[in-house]
Amino acid sequence: MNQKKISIIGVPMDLGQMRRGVDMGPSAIRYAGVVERLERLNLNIHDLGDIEIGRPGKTEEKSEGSNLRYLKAVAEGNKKLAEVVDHTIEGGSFPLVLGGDHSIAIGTLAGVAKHYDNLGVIWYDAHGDLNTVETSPSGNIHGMPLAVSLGIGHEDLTSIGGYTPKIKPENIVIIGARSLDDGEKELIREVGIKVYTMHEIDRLGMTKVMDEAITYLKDKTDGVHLSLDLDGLDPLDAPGVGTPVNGGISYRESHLAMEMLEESKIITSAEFVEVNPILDDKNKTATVAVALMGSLFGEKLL
Ligand code: EXY
Ligand code: MN
Ligand code: MN
Ligand code: MN
Repeated sequence: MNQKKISIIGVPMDLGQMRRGVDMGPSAIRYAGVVERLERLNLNIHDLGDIEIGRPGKTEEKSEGSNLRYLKAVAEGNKKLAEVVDHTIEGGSFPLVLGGDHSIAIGTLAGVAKHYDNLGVIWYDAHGDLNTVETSPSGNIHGMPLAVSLGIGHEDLTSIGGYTPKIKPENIVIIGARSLDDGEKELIREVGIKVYTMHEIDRLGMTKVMDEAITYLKDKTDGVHLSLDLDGLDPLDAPGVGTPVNGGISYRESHLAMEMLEESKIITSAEFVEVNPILDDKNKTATVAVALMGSLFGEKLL
């Protein structure tokens, strides 16, 4: 039998934001049983372990000529991740990346996008992650990976993988947004990114939102990456995240979204990010992440 191969890649990155502890996300997700859960679906799972992330001291926080925090170490870690993701796809395996903060999407997308002419992206997140050096209110790189992947941002980040841009604005769908900075709103309008904020999710319902998102991406893309930030969910369901925002997507709506993606067969790579076990309630958020992965890979209730 030709079993689907999935490679798990842990990225203990916490340098893209200020709350320590998110580097333990991959361990928390493994502890919550990701391998066992997916093996039950008769998938061929390889856990490749963790990418090595540097541990720079406070003095290395700001590099010369940039207000971005830990730019060098974030770029280095993402370069390594891009290589591993690239080789995973070359080897015929589906990359399932476990974060770590959302800055790791820079490396994941650098490794994925070269394999597609028209990669689609579903960005499941409370935030737009579309800040640039100029618009960022924080200097935190986890607020920038979607802009970087569009080719907008610091060159040390946009150049990762040796090509830029990785993705096109018309191939992106953001789902769950409810905390967008002014500069991000401007960029969304300027380049034309499709966004389903919480308003549209409330108004249309998740079924219609996912139907529309899938239809929007299906014909014009040759692969779709799911970048799922656990803070897209409501903090009541996923409390272990560094930048929680009230009024988010529910646990059940998220399962429905994953189930619809599974039925659509459009997803070709995925990452689950921002799980911070130190801020969590008895590993609840990692457990939610694993349950959502179950639905994404075909687990059924009956
Ligand atoms: N927009 C804010 C910033 O750029 O600092 C907050 C970003 C949070 C990003 C989180 C992970 O999705
Ligand atoms: Mn290669
Ligand atoms: Mn994010
Ligand atoms: Mn977020």
